[in-house]
Amino acid sequence: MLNAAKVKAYQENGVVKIEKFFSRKEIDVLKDEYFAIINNRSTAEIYKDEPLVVLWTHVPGAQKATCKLSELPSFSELINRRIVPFLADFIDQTSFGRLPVQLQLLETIVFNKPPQKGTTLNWHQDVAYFPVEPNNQVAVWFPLSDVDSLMGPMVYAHGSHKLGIKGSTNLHTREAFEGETRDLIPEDPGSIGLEVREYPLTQEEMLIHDGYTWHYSKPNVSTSRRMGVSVRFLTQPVVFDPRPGQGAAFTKQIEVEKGDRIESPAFPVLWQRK
Ligand SMILES: O=C(O)CCC(=O)C(=O)O
Repeated sequence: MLNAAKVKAYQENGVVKIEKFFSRKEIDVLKDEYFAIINNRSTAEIYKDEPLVVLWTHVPGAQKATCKLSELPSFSELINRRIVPFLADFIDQTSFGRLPVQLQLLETIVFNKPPQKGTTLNWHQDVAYFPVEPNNQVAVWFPLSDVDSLMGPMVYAHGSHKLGIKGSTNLHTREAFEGETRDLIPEDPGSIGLEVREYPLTQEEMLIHDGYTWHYSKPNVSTSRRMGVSVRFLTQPVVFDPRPGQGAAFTKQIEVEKGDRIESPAFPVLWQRK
Protein backbone atom coordinates (compact mmCIF):
# COMPACT_ATOMS: atom_id res chain seq x y z
CA MET A 1 0.00 0.00 0.00
CA LEU A 2 2.78 2.45 0.96
CA ASN A 3 5.29 2.67 -1.82
CA ALA A 4 7.90 5.05 -3.17
CA ALA A 5 5.51 6.44 -5.79
CA LYS A 6 3.07 7.55 -3.07
CA VAL A 7 5.83 9.22 -1.09
CA LYS A 8 7.08 10.98 -4.23
CA ALA A 9 3.56 12.17 -5.15
CA TYR A 10 3.09 13.60 -1.66
CA GLN A 11 6.44 15.39 -1.73
CA GLU A 12 5.71 16.90 -5.14
CA ASN A 13 1.99 17.67 -4.87
CA GLY A 14 1.47 18.13 -1.12
CA VAL A 15 -1.38 15.61 -1.26
CA VAL A 16 -1.70 11.92 -2.01
CA LYS A 17 -4.54 9.43 -2.25
CA ILE A 18 -4.16 6.13 -0.41
CA GLU A 19 -6.27 3.39 -1.99
CA LYS A 20 -7.84 0.38 -0.27
CA PHE A 21 -7.06 1.70 3.17
CA PHE A 22 -10.41 1.17 4.92
CA SER A 23 -12.98 -1.58 4.63
CA ARG A 24 -16.50 -0.44 3.81
CA LYS A 25 -17.66 -2.12 7.01
CA GLU A 26 -15.42 -0.09 9.31
CA ILE A 27 -16.55 3.17 7.71
CA ASP A 28 -20.24 2.14 7.88
CA VAL A 29 -19.81 1.83 11.66
CA LEU A 30 -18.54 5.44 11.79
CA LYS A 31 -21.45 6.62 9.69
CA ASP A 32 -23.96 5.03 12.08
CA GLU A 33 -22.19 6.57 15.05
CA TYR A 34 -22.16 9.99 13.39
CA PHE A 35 -25.89 9.89 12.55
CA ALA A 36 -26.76 8.83 16.08
CA ILE A 37 -25.02 11.90 17.47
CA ILE A 38 -25.73 14.59 14.86
CA ASN A 39 -29.50 14.24 15.19
CA ASN A 40 -29.39 15.04 18.91
CA ARG A 41 -26.58 17.56 19.07
CA SER A 42 -27.01 21.30 18.77
CA THR A 43 -24.52 22.73 21.27
CA ALA A 44 -20.95 23.81 20.59
CA GLU A 45 -19.58 23.04 24.03
CA ILE A 46 -15.82 23.28 24.48
CA TYR A 47 -14.07 20.42 26.28
CA LYS A 48 -10.73 21.08 27.93
CA ASP A 49 -9.93 17.66 29.30
CA GLU A 50 -10.18 15.54 26.17
CA PRO A 51 -10.20 15.88 22.36
CA LEU A 52 -13.34 17.26 20.78
CA VAL A 53 -14.94 16.70 17.42
CA VAL A 54 -16.44 19.58 15.45
CA LEU A 55 -19.64 18.69 13.60
CA TRP A 56 -19.94 21.22 10.81
CA THR A 57 -22.77 21.40 8.29
CA HIS A 58 -21.89 23.39 5.16
CA VAL A 59 -25.01 25.44 4.64
CA PRO A 60 -25.16 29.21 5.08
CA GLY A 61 -26.11 30.14 8.62
CA ALA A 62 -25.66 26.64 10.11
CA GLN A 63 -24.04 26.58 13.57
CA LYS A 64 -21.16 24.26 14.33
CA ALA A 65 -21.85 21.65 17.01
CA THR A 66 -19.30 19.66 18.99
CA CYS A 67 -19.00 16.40 20.86
CA LYS A 68 -16.25 14.59 22.73
CA LEU A 69 -14.13 12.20 20.68
CA SER A 70 -14.96 9.56 23.31
CA GLU A 71 -18.63 9.88 22.31
CA LEU A 72 -17.61 8.57 18.87
CA PRO A 73 -15.62 5.50 20.01
CA SER A 74 -15.23 4.04 16.52
CA PHE A 75 -13.71 7.30 15.29
CA SER A 76 -11.31 7.26 18.22
CA GLU A 77 -10.38 3.64 17.56
CA LEU A 78 -9.84 4.28 13.85
CA ILE A 79 -7.61 7.28 14.53
CA ASN A 80 -5.53 5.51 17.16
CA ARG A 81 -5.22 2.04 15.69
CA ARG A 82 -5.40 2.56 11.93
CA ILE A 83 -4.59 6.12 10.94
CA VAL A 84 -1.81 7.09 13.35
CA PRO A 85 0.45 4.03 12.80
CA PHE A 86 0.14 4.39 9.02
CA LEU A 87 0.65 8.15 9.05
CA ALA A 88 3.66 7.91 11.37
CA ASP A 89 5.29 5.51 8.96
CA PHE A 90 4.36 7.72 6.03
CA ILE A 91 5.57 11.08 7.34
CA ASP A 92 8.72 9.45 8.57
CA GLN A 93 9.66 9.14 4.90
CA THR A 94 8.38 12.52 3.75
CA SER A 95 9.72 15.37 5.81
CA PHE A 96 10.22 18.26 3.33
CA GLY A 97 13.23 19.11 5.47
CA ARG A 98 10.94 19.91 8.43
CA LEU A 99 11.60 16.85 10.54
CA PRO A 100 8.32 15.38 11.83
CA VAL A 101 8.88 14.08 15.33
CA GLN A 102 5.34 13.52 16.58
CA LEU A 103 1.67 13.26 15.72
CA GLN A 104 -0.21 15.45 18.18
CA LEU A 105 -3.95 15.38 17.62
CA LEU A 106 -5.02 18.95 16.91
CA GLU A 107 -8.53 18.76 15.52
CA THR A 108 -11.14 16.32 14.21
CA ILE A 109 -13.96 17.69 12.08
CA VAL A 110 -16.84 15.98 10.33
CA PHE A 111 -17.92 18.13 7.39
CA ASN A 112 -21.48 17.46 6.35
CA LYS A 113 -22.70 18.66 2.96
CA PRO A 114 -26.43 17.98 2.65
CA PRO A 115 -27.76 17.12 -0.83
CA GLN A 116 -28.37 20.14 -3.10
CA LYS A 117 -27.70 22.55 -0.20
CA GLY A 118 -24.07 21.85 0.74
CA THR A 119 -22.03 24.82 -0.43
CA THR A 120 -18.44 25.41 -1.55
CA LEU A 121 -15.85 25.61 1.20
CA ASN A 122 -13.41 28.07 -0.33
CA TRP A 123 -9.67 27.78 -0.96
CA HIS A 124 -7.62 27.67 2.23
CA GLN A 125 -4.53 26.29 3.87
CA ASP A 126 -4.90 24.55 7.25
CA VAL A 127 -1.84 26.09 8.94
CA ALA A 128 -3.13 29.64 8.30
CA TYR A 129 -5.82 29.15 10.97
CA PHE A 130 -3.58 28.11 13.85
CA PRO A 131 -1.51 30.58 15.90
CA VAL A 132 1.31 28.20 16.74
CA GLU A 133 5.04 28.10 16.13
CA PRO A 134 6.54 26.14 14.44
CA ASN A 135 3.48 25.52 12.32
CA ASN A 136 3.88 22.14 10.71
CA GLN A 137 0.86 19.94 10.24
CA VAL A 138 -0.35 16.92 8.36
CA ALA A 139 -3.99 15.99 7.83
CA VAL A 140 -5.97 13.04 6.61
CA TRP A 141 -9.37 13.39 4.96
CA PHE A 142 -11.73 10.51 4.21
CA PRO A 143 -15.41 10.29 3.27
CA LEU A 144 -18.10 8.28 5.07
CA SER A 145 -19.53 7.25 1.68
CA ASP A 146 -18.28 7.35 -1.92
CA VAL A 147 -17.85 10.92 -3.16
CA ASP A 148 -18.04 11.68 -6.88
CA SER A 149 -17.60 14.98 -8.70
CA LEU A 150 -21.17 16.13 -8.00
CA MET A 151 -21.10 15.41 -4.26
CA GLY A 152 -18.54 18.00 -3.17
CA PRO A 153 -15.12 16.36 -3.54
CA MET A 154 -11.89 17.89 -2.27
CA VAL A 155 -9.84 19.87 -4.79
CA TYR A 156 -6.13 20.61 -4.33
CA ALA A 157 -3.54 22.94 -5.88
CA HIS A 158 -0.57 20.68 -6.48
CA GLY A 159 2.73 22.09 -5.30
CA SER A 160 1.13 24.90 -3.26
CA HIS A 161 2.63 23.46 -0.05
CA LYS A 162 5.99 24.87 -1.20
CA LEU A 163 4.73 28.48 -1.32
CA GLY A 164 4.77 29.39 2.38
CA ILE A 165 2.04 30.60 4.69
CA LYS A 166 -0.95 32.54 3.34
CA GLY A 167 -3.69 34.64 4.92
CA SER A 168 -6.75 33.17 6.62
CA THR A 169 -10.18 34.00 5.21
CA ASN A 170 -13.81 33.27 5.96
CA LEU A 171 -14.33 29.90 4.29
CA HIS A 172 -17.80 30.74 3.00
CA THR A 173 -17.23 34.31 1.77
CA ARG A 174 -13.44 34.41 1.07
CA GLU A 175 -13.26 37.64 3.11
CA ALA A 176 -9.94 38.06 4.91
CA PHE A 177 -10.19 38.03 8.71
CA GLU A 178 -9.68 41.30 10.56
CA GLY A 179 -6.00 42.06 11.10
CA GLU A 180 -4.87 39.64 8.39
CA THR A 181 -1.76 40.99 6.68
CA ARG A 182 -0.48 37.93 4.87
CA ASP A 183 -0.93 37.44 1.12
CA LEU A 184 -4.11 35.58 0.25
CA ILE A 185 -4.49 32.48 -1.91
CA PRO A 186 -5.38 33.63 -5.44
CA GLU A 187 -8.96 33.08 -6.56
CA ASP A 188 -7.73 30.64 -9.20
CA PRO A 189 -4.45 28.93 -8.30
CA GLY A 190 -4.39 27.61 -11.87
CA SER A 191 -3.71 31.19 -12.98
CA ILE A 192 -0.28 31.08 -11.33
CA GLY A 193 0.61 27.84 -13.02
CA LEU A 194 -0.39 25.31 -10.35
CA GLU A 195 -2.17 22.14 -11.38
CA VAL A 196 -5.62 22.09 -9.77
CA ARG A 197 -6.90 18.54 -9.28
CA GLU A 198 -10.19 17.18 -8.01
CA TYR A 199 -10.13 14.03 -5.83
CA PRO A 200 -13.30 11.91 -5.99
CA LEU A 201 -12.89 9.20 -3.36
CA THR A 202 -14.45 5.89 -2.41
CA GLN A 203 -15.29 4.90 1.13
CA GLU A 204 -12.14 2.75 1.16
CA GLU A 205 -9.79 5.62 0.35
CA MET A 206 -8.07 8.40 2.26
CA LEU A 207 -6.18 11.58 1.35
CA ILE A 208 -3.10 12.77 3.18
CA HIS A 209 -2.26 16.44 2.77
CA ASP A 210 0.43 18.72 4.13
CA GLY A 211 -0.81 21.59 6.32
CA TYR A 212 0.46 24.12 3.75
CA THR A 213 -1.36 22.62 0.74
CA TRP A 214 -4.15 24.83 -0.66
CA HIS A 215 -7.49 23.06 -1.02
CA TYR A 216 -11.24 23.61 -1.23
CA SER A 217 -14.34 21.46 -1.51
CA LYS A 218 -16.98 21.75 -4.22
CA PRO A 219 -20.70 22.16 -3.49
CA ASN A 220 -22.87 19.09 -3.21
CA VAL A 221 -25.24 19.24 -6.19
CA SER A 222 -26.15 15.55 -5.97
CA THR A 223 -29.15 13.99 -4.27
CA SER A 224 -27.02 12.25 -1.59
CA ARG A 225 -25.54 13.57 1.62
CA ARG A 226 -21.74 13.90 1.73
CA MET A 227 -19.77 13.56 4.96
CA GLY A 228 -16.01 13.98 5.11
CA VAL A 229 -13.76 13.52 8.13
CA SER A 230 -10.66 15.63 8.62
CA VAL A 231 -8.11 14.74 11.26
CA ARG A 232 -5.22 17.17 11.73
CA PHE A 233 -1.98 16.64 13.56
CA LEU A 234 0.93 18.84 14.64
CA THR A 235 4.15 17.16 13.59
CA GLN A 236 6.41 19.06 15.98
CA PRO A 237 5.99 20.39 19.54
CA VAL A 238 4.64 23.94 19.30
CA VAL A 239 4.21 27.10 21.35
CA PHE A 240 1.29 29.53 21.24
CA ASP A 241 2.06 32.43 18.89
CA PRO A 242 -1.05 34.65 18.76
CA ARG A 243 -1.83 36.70 15.67
CA PRO A 244 -4.20 39.67 15.51
CA GLY A 245 -7.61 38.63 14.26
CA GLN A 246 -6.89 34.92 14.52
CA GLY A 247 -8.80 33.00 17.15
CA ALA A 248 -8.79 29.30 16.33
CA ALA A 249 -11.28 27.24 18.35
CA PHE A 250 -8.46 25.42 20.02
CA THR A 251 -7.46 28.51 22.03
CA LYS A 252 -10.75 28.02 23.88
CA GLN A 253 -9.72 24.48 24.77
CA ILE A 254 -6.50 25.52 26.47
CA GLU A 255 -5.44 28.54 28.51
CA VAL A 256 -2.14 29.72 27.09
CA GLU A 257 -0.01 32.83 26.93
CA LYS A 258 2.34 33.68 24.09
CA GLY A 259 5.26 31.26 24.16
CA ASP A 260 3.49 28.55 26.20
CA ARG A 261 3.68 24.97 24.95
CA ILE A 262 0.45 23.44 23.63
CA GLU A 263 0.29 20.55 26.08
CA SER A 264 -3.09 19.28 27.20
CA PRO A 265 -5.19 16.11 27.27
CA ALA A 266 -7.32 17.87 24.65
CA PHE A 267 -4.36 17.56 22.24
CA PRO A 268 -2.81 14.17 22.97
CA VAL A 269 0.49 13.14 21.40
CA LEU A 270 -0.42 9.86 19.69
CA TRP A 271 2.99 9.07 18.23
CA GLN A 272 6.51 10.23 19.02
CA ARG A 273 9.72 9.54 17.14
CA LYS A 274 11.90 7.26 19.24
O1 LIG B 1 -14.74 18.30 3.86
C1 LIG B 1 -14.72 19.42 3.35
O2 LIG B 1 -15.62 19.81 2.64
C2 LIG B 1 -13.59 20.38 3.59
C3 LIG B 1 -12.47 19.83 4.38
C4 LIG B 1 -11.33 20.76 4.50
O3 LIG B 1 -11.21 21.70 3.79
C5 LIG B 1 -10.31 20.53 5.49
O4 LIG B 1 -10.30 19.48 6.12
O5 LIG B 1 -9.45 21.42 5.68
